[in-house]
Amino acid sequence: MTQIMNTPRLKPPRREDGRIIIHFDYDCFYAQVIENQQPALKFLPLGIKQKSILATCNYVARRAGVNKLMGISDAKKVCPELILVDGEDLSAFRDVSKKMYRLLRSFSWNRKLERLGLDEYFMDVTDMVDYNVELLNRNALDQSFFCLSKDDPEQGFTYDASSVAGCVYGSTVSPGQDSTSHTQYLRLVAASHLARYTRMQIEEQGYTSAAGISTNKLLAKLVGNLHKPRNQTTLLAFTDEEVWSFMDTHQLRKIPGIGSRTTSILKSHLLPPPNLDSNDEDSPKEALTAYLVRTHPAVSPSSLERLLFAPGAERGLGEKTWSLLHGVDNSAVKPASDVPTQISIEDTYQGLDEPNEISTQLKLLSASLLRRMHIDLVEEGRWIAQPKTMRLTTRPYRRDKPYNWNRASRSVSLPGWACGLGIPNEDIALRLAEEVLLPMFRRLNPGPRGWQVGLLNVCVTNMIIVAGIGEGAGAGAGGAGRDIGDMFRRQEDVLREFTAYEEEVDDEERVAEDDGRGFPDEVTDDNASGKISLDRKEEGEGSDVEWEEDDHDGLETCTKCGHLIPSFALTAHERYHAMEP
Ligand code: DGT
Ligand code: MG
Repeated sequence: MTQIMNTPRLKPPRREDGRIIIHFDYDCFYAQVIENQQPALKFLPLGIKQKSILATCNYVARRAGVNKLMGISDAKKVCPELILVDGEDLSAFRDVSKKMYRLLRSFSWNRKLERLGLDEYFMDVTDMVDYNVELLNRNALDQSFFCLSKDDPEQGFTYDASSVAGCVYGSTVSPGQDSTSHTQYLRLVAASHLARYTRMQIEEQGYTSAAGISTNKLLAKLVGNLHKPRNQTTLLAFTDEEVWSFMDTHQLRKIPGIGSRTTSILKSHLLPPPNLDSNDEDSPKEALTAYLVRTHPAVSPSSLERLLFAPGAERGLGEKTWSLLHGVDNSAVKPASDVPTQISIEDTYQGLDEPNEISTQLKLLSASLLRRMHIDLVEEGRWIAQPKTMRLTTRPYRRDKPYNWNRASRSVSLPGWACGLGIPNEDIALRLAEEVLLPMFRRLNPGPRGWQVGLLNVCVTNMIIVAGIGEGAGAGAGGAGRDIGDMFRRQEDVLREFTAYEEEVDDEERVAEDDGRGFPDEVTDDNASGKISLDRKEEGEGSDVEWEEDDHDGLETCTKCGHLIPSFALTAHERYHAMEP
């Protein structure tokens, strides 16, 4: 699509291009893990099955017309020779993810390496790139050497700094030897070679990947999607206009950080009402691009703020959306950590109403959660970090309501005995369900019956690093003294826990059941609607991303008035009720 770059109506957000970020995304991740276990499968169409759909499929299958998240029966119709392997047990995927994370971390100088879900990583390579661009002999760019260690000048690789490694989006030539953009060009070129070198190292471990190279997380991720699998793309955009024109081509919903709520509000305000008689899939209803929103006369940061406002919604959403539309994303790549910021597990149901059923499900979830806590947080028989908070989230079952509809949660301190070692996990799980989760459930769902529960999510968070064992980063300040700033950061973390990130998630394909904290693990067919609905999921593999909105993050329902209140303000709110005449 060609677009004319008009002089902007409003002051565009300020673009920072001081950083260089690489985004890595493994190709058909679960399928590659299975292929490495059974190499003969590499050349056959392979699907990884979770309940009745494909969590993913390899590229042999994709070439035969099979897609990620297809129902098994449809996939078999399209490709009868498709081989199916069960992917319900995630341990192998987690193990590989951890191994790959450690490998990538070994390249990083500043340890700014953030994991998203199990197979995506952002790496801030600004320091490595700037160091190496300084070293360049501009008269012999084609014979350059990329130093991978400041201490050992021989550690590194030779490369041709006169051209980008891999694919390019944007201008393919340097913007001129003398311009300041030339240095920026050289930085991106150097980063593209580093990305390629790193990808090759990962390939030596048996895994192919795609990468995107740019100046922030948003742009790196989006540009990396352009050439998959086993490829990489560098965004060469040196002016605001070049960045906007890249962003403009994207559908709103494909932009990380712009969630389903924002998309549907903007669709209903900015697009003509859908023609109900038309079955045309390309009707304008589907086609809200960043360009349309960015250039719409009624759109400004303040109008977006007003439109997107909802009680409890993230403040500054208008400004943030405005920035994302312009390709501006100043969020930092979080420092590497072995400790996830939260661990949670959930299941969806078609309206649980029996106290016994609720109790059984809470026991099952509590047992799974405890297993995960031990896998992720216990090393060599010791806790590397201990969660301090436990949260229960519930939502009633309604087929036609958005995922977050009436979602409510409560948090309590996790009792110390939950982290007991040497006590059978089953006993702790049972006690957690009975003494912690069930009372929380009753507070969230007062009344003897009629809850029609559609979702139960059990989560532990507020990780405290056990001094001298775990690493810092995001998960808490370890043994460091607590100051008020730390307390607020924690509060922010709590409110951010439901942050969502839905890359390439098509509303219609993956259904709004994905709240995006990483990705859902299991899926079921929803026979009645013929759509796929996501079922139980776990997350917490460092997958929190701060650029996503969510509708009711960290909110709890007041049992008196039914209003959603931020968790930290609930006690004050309850006091207010107590003072009422
Ligand atoms: P790609 O990156 O397009 O080559 O393919 P994948 O399979 O790597 O897909 P990606 O990167 O979106 O997700 C990584 C893994 O996470 C994937 O292998 C399976 C799992 N996964 C992602 N999205 C979903 C989902 O919506 N449902 C389920 N059950 N699993 C998912
Ligand atoms: Mg992938």
